[in-house]
This record gives sequence, structure tokens and C-alpha cells, in this order.
Amino acid sequence: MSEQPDHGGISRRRFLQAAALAGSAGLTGGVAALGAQAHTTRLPFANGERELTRAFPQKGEMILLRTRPPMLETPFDVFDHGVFTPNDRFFVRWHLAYIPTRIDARAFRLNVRGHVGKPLSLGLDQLMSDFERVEIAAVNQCSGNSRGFFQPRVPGGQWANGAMGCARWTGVRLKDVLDRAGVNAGAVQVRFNGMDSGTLQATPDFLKSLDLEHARDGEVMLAYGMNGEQLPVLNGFPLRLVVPGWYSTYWVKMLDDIEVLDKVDDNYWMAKAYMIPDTPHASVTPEQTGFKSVPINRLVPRSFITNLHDGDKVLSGHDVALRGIAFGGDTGVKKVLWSSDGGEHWLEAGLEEDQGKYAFRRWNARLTPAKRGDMELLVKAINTHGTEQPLAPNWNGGGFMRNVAERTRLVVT
Ligand SMILES: Nc1nc2c(c(=O)[nH]1)N[C@H]1C(S)=C(S)[C@@H](COP(=O)(O)O)O[C@H]1N2
Ligand SMILES: [Mo]
Repeated sequence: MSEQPDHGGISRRRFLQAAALAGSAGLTGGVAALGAQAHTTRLPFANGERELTRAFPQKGEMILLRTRPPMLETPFDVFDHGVFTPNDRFFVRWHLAYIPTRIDARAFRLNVRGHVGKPLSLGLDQLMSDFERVEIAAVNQCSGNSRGFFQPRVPGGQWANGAMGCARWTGVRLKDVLDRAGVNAGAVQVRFNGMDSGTLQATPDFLKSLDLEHARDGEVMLAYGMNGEQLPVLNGFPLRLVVPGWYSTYWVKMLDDIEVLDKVDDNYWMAKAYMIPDTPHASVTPEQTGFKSVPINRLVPRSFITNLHDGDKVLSGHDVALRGIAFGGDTGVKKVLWSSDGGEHWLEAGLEEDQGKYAFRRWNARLTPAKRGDMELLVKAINTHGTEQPLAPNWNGGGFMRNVAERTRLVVT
């Protein structure tokens, strides 16, 4: 293959290096190696004590939720540095224990089959040369991000706010690949499968599906690049689905199989897991039963202060800079509003460079606290569809879609 720089200045070869991680402690569950660096942090909820780890391949310091299959959270301070989350700090979440640790990018094949005219078996080089290259900045956020804050608590990964990240994804349109295969009349959904699997036969394989129209919207992409580099193995090398504006459960990693279905997918991961109440804001009371459930889908807006922490001290009569990130969810950020009086008055924050409607957007504001004592800052985003973050948290048994306006308590001295 020729080393041809493309318009983005990134050579193909850069995405095609073999990734071999055999023997790395983090992936194979070498607990002894992990234990060697006992360094902890405390997430701001009960039982929030966590180990910080550097034992995972291609990853810097991460918050360890689980070793195998890995669940690694991004330490929140990372989000103060910019809108793009570095690959080596990007969160990691896998459901199934068997993840290939050695992948030969040259032998890799993506199969497209099922209800199509012409099944395909595409190598990475073909994907890169035969289809138009596209790029999109988008937030990848786990459905259960912030689950640890649910009250009452719910089972599942006890994440704080770091099961999200924003990257520039490079790849090809799923639509173009489906068109090449020729979707047959009567097709209704497209199902995605990655190279991971359970260690027990009984474990249902991780399969996710999108409606055909969605799959062909021209935005859903097959990504081989993340922030200008090949995907880290733990984030899905060599190829992953990117579903802009949707929760990351659909962003299937190590994607090697696409099946066009002529009926609605009823596999475990579509029909049983990742279901939300079909109620406003997917919210119910803990006692509530008898509601209809639907598969989780679009992201909702969120915003965070990134430069100040709960309990920080600030000086009265002095200017304090506030800054943070926001995202609109399935559309762009229209406004970020903040309040220092419990939500009675709201001020509009300044919005920084727009990297695209699915990306993080930096915001900033200035505050001069007048009187000493406790102060609580509230921040909320409103997206361009007019959806705004609620002041009271939603609740559901899955711990999904938390997006309450965040509160940061300051002490004015
Ligand atoms: N093959 C595969 N893809 C997957 C998953 C998985 O378990 N296996 N988990 C999904 C879920 S629930 C999340 S939150 C995202 C996490 O993406 P990341 O690890 O790149 O941050 O991957 C998604 N894609
Ligand atoms: Mo997730």
C-alpha cells in the first residue's frame, strides 16, 4: 500500500498498524500488575473509592471500575483541557470478557451480509480507498454515565461523570457501504457485531441494531480514526460504529459484521438490555410499574463546570473565571445558562468555537461573589431543539440518561 497523505494530512498507514497487546496486564486480567500501583481517588457518592490505574494498554491514568471486561472512567479534570478528549484518557467500557488482544489490520475483514443483493467482505484498505472519507466531531457517552449519582442507587457500573468523551472520528459513511451491498426491499434494521464475545456459550453476544433509515442517514459512520490516530484497541481498533447524537451502546467496537435484517432485532441487547421507560425524560418513580419500555436512543443535553470543584474557596469581591463544557445531545448547543442564586436568575455564558453540533462546546463566564458564605452554582444547557436540562434529576431502574443541571458548591471567603 502506498503511503499517500490524504487531504487531512494523515496517511493510510497510520490507521493500519497492527495492534498487538498480548500479555498486557490490563486486558488479560493480570491483577497482580494492577495492584502494583495502589493510588486511589474518591468519586463524590457513597462507595466512591476507586483505584487509579495506568496498567491498560494505550491508556494513561484512568479510574478503574472493573478489570475484566474493562471499565475505565476518564478523570474529570481531563475535560478542563479542551473539547477533544485525548485517546489515552478516553473512557472504556466492554460487556464481554473475551476481547482479542492481537489484531492483524491487514487480515481484517468487514462482512456485510443478510438482506442485501451482494454480500461484501471488505479489507480496511478497501474501506479507505473505495469510499469517500468523512470526519465528524461527536460525543460518545455511555447510557449509564453518572449512574453512581442515582438516588435511590441502582445496580450497574457506578460511574461518576467521566463515562463520556468527545473525539474527531474519521471513516466512511455506513450509507455508502450499504449502498455498495445493495439493500433489498423489505429490509428494516441493520445489526452490528464486534469481535468480542463471552467466555461462556450462554452469554449472549453483544449485538446492536439501528433502523434502516437511521443507518442510511449519511451521518452514521464506520470509523477507523480517532483524533487523527488509529483507534486504541480498547476503543475498538480497527473499526467502530459512530452514531452521532445517540448513546454509545450503539457505537459497536471492533466491528467486523454487519447484517441487514428483514425484521426488528429481538436479541437480548436490543429487547432486554438498554431499555428505558417510554415516559417524559425516561423518568419513573422507584415504585412505578406497568409502563412501556423502548430501546435507549438519543442523547440529551448536558453541561459541566470544569475549572472549579465542589468545596473550592473563592474570594468575595474578586473576579472568578468560570469555564466548562456542554453538549446539546442529538443537536447543537443553543445556550448555556448559569445561576448563583439557586436558579432564580440565570445568566448566559459565552460559547467558544463550534466544532459541530454533536461535539462538546466550551463555555465561559465571570462571577464576582458579593458576600461571604456558601454559594451554589448551577449550570444548564439548552439545545437548538429547545430541550433544556431539568433542575430535578430523572430516575429509572437502569440508571440511564442522567442530565440534571449540575450544582457546584463554593465557599466565599
Ligand atoms: N463490541 C463492543 N462494542 C461496544 C460495547 C461492547 O461491549 N462491545 N459496549 C458499548 C457501550 S455500552 C459503550 S458505553 C461504548 C464505550 O465506548 P468506548 O469504550 O470506546 O468508550 O462501547 C459500545 N460498543
Ligand atoms: Mo454504555
